Amino acid sequence: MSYFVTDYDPTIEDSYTKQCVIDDRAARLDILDTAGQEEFGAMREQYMRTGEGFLLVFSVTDRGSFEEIYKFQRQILRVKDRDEFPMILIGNKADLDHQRQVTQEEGQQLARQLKVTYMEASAKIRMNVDQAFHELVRVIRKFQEQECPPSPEPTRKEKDKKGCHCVIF
Ligand SMILES: Nc1nc2c(ncn2[C@@H]2O[C@H](COP(=O)(O)OP(=O)(O)OP(=O)(O)O)[C@@H](O)[C@H]2O)c(=O)[nH]1
Ligand SMILES: [Mg+2]
Repeated sequence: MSYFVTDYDPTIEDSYTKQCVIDDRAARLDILDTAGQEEFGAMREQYMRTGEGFLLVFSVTDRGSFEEIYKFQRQILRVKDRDEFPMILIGNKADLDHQRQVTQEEGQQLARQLKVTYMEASAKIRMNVDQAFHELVRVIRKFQEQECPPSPEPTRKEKDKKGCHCVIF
């Protein structure tokens, strides 16, 4: 999460673990970085089944990646068999403003339609990278507390230990 790779190297599947404190509570993030390219898409339903939250990442310089987001969100909701699920929409490469093919307003508009938060980010200048993960953890926590409201102390501690699993595209 903390270094920027300049070469394009298509992801098949990478995973990372990170411990951090978010809003005064410990979190363990199991992050699965998944393939954008269709030829590596075979495991898609499997990681959609296991993910507890999703960063839907497109590139603001690539209209095609933006147009695919809707389809991914539909597929996640279908696999989860739910009307909503923790997700954040991320417009990456916001540092390349002069190559933009998707405006901030269009990103916002899609986010409203998908009922998720929109953030613009840049892996290159490290803008909103940690913030995106933190925001997703907040959304996951809120969702899980609604699903199964915490009963007093011991259970809540157990829950923190369990950590959460994020999946990014
Ligand atoms: N300027 C700029 N370039 C970026 C940014 N993020 C990624 N890149 C570049 O874009 C290219 C693709 O980045 P990746 O992170 O490999 O893209 P990806 O979406 O993971 O691609 P797949 O693994 O095939 O799904 C690389 O050359 C990166 O250096 C960014 O925020 N700003
Ligand atoms: Mg990748």
